[in-house]
Amino acid sequence: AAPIVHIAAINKDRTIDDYQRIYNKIAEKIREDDEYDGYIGYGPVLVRLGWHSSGTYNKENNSGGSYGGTYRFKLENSDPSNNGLQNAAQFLDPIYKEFNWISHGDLYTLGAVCAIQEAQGPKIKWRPGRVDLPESATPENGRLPDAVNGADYVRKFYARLRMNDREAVALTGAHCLGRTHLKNSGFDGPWGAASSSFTNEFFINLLNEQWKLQKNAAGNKQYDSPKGYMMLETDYALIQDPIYLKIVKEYANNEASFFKDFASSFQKLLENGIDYPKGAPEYIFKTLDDQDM
Ligand code: HIF
Repeated sequence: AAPIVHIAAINKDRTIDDYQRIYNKIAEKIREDDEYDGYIGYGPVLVRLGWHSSGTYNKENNSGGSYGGTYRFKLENSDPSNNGLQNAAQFLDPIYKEFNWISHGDLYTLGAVCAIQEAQGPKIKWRPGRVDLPESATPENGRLPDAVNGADYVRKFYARLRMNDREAVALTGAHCLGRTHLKNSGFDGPWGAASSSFTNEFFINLLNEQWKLQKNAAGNKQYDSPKGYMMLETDYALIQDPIYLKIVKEYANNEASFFKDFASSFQKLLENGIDYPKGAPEYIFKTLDDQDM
């Protein structure tokens, strides 16, 4: 079958200012609703929504991905892999109502970019142009990753998303944000101390903590450290595989290198499968801090 084509629809009446306005609304609401999830706030769950709405991509036929905004359909949002993301979707509801000219795919991905930047992460280039597709475009369940796996699985999973080893390791640094929740995924605990700032702490902890593979209260295996941090088996795989390990060490020692690689890999993750016309605008949003807000 011919590959599916997703052409970015650029609305010439909209400028970066229109999208910066939405960015600012999301950023202000992250600040205001700060009590969510034991004062971690909504940033991490917004990042997870942006990535899960993109992570259904399959390079074999160009299906899935962020373009169609199909997370909004029951088939996709009820995938057990998406447990907990209804909190992010509800967070974005009033913003969608106010700016209903934006597509769902653009909103989900803009939410993730905003959350990373507001958590002091790198600036991530972002492009509009996703178009709401009908329910029939919703990918089947089961395309999102299963954390109970090793390096071979991780490598194969990220290859489906057109990611090489460096990109895979860089992306995984996003697990500095937020935590796992027994009631969502059957895993328990945060990856580190700074669950709402974007840093290279994930790599430092992966190398330096004393990890022990244990069964949690739900009976699932995870690596736990004496400080109360955790790693999924797919996270821990990054120090078991020699190629991944070298890159983990680099990012643990060089946060700037991590930030640079993360920014390009995350943009790629959010744009997989989309054809942008030549000269399509690429936006870099200002944080609230940049704007003295
Ligand atoms: Fe996650 N991830 N992720 N992840 N993830 C969880 C939570 C977050 C995987 C599993 C889990 C990425 C890749 C993978 C975030 C961001 C990214 C949870 C816990 C699991 C199980 C969910 C819960 O219980 O609430 C696996 C198997 C991945 C591929 C191998 C990305 C790179 C790291 C692509 C990525 O950006 C974020 C942020 C969270 C925290 C959510 C929260 O609510 O705090």
